[in-house]
Amino acid sequence: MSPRGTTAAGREARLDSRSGRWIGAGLPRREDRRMLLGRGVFAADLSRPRMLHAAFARSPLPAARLTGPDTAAAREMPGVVAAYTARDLGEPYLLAVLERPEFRPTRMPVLAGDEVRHVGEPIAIVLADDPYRAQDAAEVVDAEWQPLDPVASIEAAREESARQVHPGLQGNCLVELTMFDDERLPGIFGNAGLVIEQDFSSARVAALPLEGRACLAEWDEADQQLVLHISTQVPHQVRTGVAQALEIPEHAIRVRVPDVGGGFGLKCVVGREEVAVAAAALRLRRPVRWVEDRQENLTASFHGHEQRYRVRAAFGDDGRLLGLDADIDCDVGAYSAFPFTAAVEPLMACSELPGVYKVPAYRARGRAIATNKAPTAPYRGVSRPQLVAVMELVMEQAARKLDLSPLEVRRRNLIGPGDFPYTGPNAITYDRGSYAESLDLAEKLVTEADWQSEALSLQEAGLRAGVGYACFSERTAYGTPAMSLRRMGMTPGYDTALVRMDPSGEVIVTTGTCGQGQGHETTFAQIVADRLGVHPDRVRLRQGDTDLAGYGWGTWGSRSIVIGGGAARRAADLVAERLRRVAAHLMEASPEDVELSGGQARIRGDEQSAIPVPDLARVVYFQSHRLPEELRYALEATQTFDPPGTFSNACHAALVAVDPGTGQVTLRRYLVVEDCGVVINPVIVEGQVRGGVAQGVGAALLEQVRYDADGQPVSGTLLDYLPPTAAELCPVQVFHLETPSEFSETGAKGMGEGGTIGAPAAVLNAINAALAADGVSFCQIPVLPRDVVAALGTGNGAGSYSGRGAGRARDERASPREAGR
Ligand code: MCN
Repeated sequence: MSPRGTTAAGREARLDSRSGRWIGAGLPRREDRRMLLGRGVFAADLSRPRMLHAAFARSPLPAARLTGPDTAAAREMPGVVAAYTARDLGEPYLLAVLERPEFRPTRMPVLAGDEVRHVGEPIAIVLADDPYRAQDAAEVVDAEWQPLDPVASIEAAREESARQVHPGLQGNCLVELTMFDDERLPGIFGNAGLVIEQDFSSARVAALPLEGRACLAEWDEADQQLVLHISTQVPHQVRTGVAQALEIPEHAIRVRVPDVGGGFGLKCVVGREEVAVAAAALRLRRPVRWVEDRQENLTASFHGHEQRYRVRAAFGDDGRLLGLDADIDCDVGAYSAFPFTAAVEPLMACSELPGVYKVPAYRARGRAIATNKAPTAPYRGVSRPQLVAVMELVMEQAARKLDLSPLEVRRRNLIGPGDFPYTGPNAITYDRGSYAESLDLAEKLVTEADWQSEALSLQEAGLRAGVGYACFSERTAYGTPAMSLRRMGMTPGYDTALVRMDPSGEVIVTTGTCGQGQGHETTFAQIVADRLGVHPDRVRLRQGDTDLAGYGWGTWGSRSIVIGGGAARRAADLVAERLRRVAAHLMEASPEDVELSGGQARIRGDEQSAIPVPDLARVVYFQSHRLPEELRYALEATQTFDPPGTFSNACHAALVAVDPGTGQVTLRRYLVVEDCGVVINPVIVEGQVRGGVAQGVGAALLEQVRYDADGQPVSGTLLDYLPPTAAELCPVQVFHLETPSEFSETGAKGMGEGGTIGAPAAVLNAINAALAADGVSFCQIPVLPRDVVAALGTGNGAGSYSGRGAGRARDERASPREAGR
């Protein structure tokens, strides 16, 4: 492990000075120039002659039987070319499957036929020559509604008398899992010196990419193919989903992905609207475009994150964790999204709850509970923002009860350097990490920067102030060995890369990963450039085309750099080997003596011997007769990589100020010690961390998709939803530790979700530290100003506060240590 503090990375295209390689160099993102000059091409920028615009008629009710719907009036509207209902399209549906007996598969109709299950569910698609005319016509689609009792919350769904959102469910459970049951647990809890009970709840959130969902479908007569240009994270799964729903072979569909303005998990599932657009284009043999508006995005796409935890933790008197027992409910909305299923949140929560801590005995029960709300997708971090917050609250509570420092309790339980490779009670094997070291470094940096003095000055100014920490790991790059444990009908994991050098010596890398702003064009080029000894500008990345790439699993789960990058490195190594052999043949040397660097092949130690790489490429393609048969005709290789998975880790620290008068929480300082193994590009990693922290702070302090008790969404605009702006954030300092992964070709570990995972816990702990002397402790996100005011209003060191839901508890046992903080 080699620590290095990096806060400002170089901006020029220079090799990493430590290693002399492109890996590690802080190259500016290649894609930024295109984006900043407005030259990006997004789905909504695509236009075709004779193109039609799609709009959807949607359910105004959360739950109802449906008769009709009738599109006659819509079809009479000016500019309207066609309108289809479920029946017109042959009632297509998407079906996500988990091969577990506890799972209840449910169909998600592309258009609802006889029942709607959430407000915003599409019931008809209208096609017109103009998007506004299409929308106007969608408004007049008629239907007869027979309202049903809406099931609008986990509590309502679990009531004995509750209506079942789908026939055949019990307790509205789409899946109910008991995992890692350990018969020692009752004894452990019976004899434990301390038992902590910790509740936690998190609100429903929206992924909120800048660009909502969008697509353009067109029929290609020459190729006899439906070409679907779509803003997605998973092109191959879109192809599979559309092929299954429309009952056509996969080769008859080509999915192409233009620039994508963010996904954050929302676009790693297949949407109904896109399937309907594909079906309409197939029928009409005309291009059809659909661009989601913000209201649709907030109310009718996919949400995430609405969870309730009840966790019991047994500790010894020495502050060591002895056992953990968890009960986790996830409100997954009305349907299982394709292909991940509604089980993705409870499965992740149950599997990963122990996190960075050694837990000798563990049991978790997790449920995916259906409600009459929009379905959920694997939002960035998937359950880990919550489970990290829970575990960090548990550590804080245990410290309070045992009158120990919260960081000391963490240290006694962290998986330590001598424990790796560590297999937890959750049957997961963690690769080497720096859990204790990252906490040590974070504490050192906080102490050196004297955050405590700043907190004291804030307190003297009449505010409350506190520092919070969060230690966590981020499991990334799940290959099929890890994913197969989930037993999805479609098991993701591997990815394949083709590396091809053309006759001019330029390199094209094609993968099944599919970035949405992560800077893949830059980092994949860095990996491949090092292997081939060329400048990264000579390497181009092609993603997001199912006709070009072998079957791949797209970009989610922070998988791309380890899996796609690993496959690319393997393939580049084969191309490099061929280049060395070609050069050796031409220079009458041994391939082992040939090195590739600076865009040339040369015999080691002989500066005069250099042949430029493009010259080698030209010989292979244009003068192949000069080479033996096995070196002729092509410079390309295809390789697949399917690792067990990697674990990044990090420690976040936050200093917040709380205004007791307004309840406003202000972020004053934030730092992250990040360990994602070998850093391919520090500028990009730091950008990912900072963006993730912003998202996590949003979840901790502001963001909430709200429904009223009748299942009507009430946060349909950004003013209601309230994402953070720059004004709500503070600079985020990022420091790196590098513990290379032995499960990764490059030593890199994924890290694209970490910022989002750690921030809610760090902010929550900071708020609780700030309010400890008031005897107030929150165990929910978001913590809104009105919550703070309400808690302080009745708190004040006396009485008890019981506010909204199970998410808040007043702690009457604040220790002297905290009172002094
Ligand atoms: N990286 C690196 N060195 C490492 C690890 C990563 O330089 N040791 C770089 C990679 O090369 C890549 C980026 O960091 O350019 C993220 O890599 P990785 O961790 O492999 O994650 P993915 O590329 O697979 O991205 C997925 C992840 C997820 S799951 C969500 S959700 C998310 C995120 O990335 N959505 C995003 N970051 C996002 N960033 C933007 N701008 N938009 C989104 O929608």
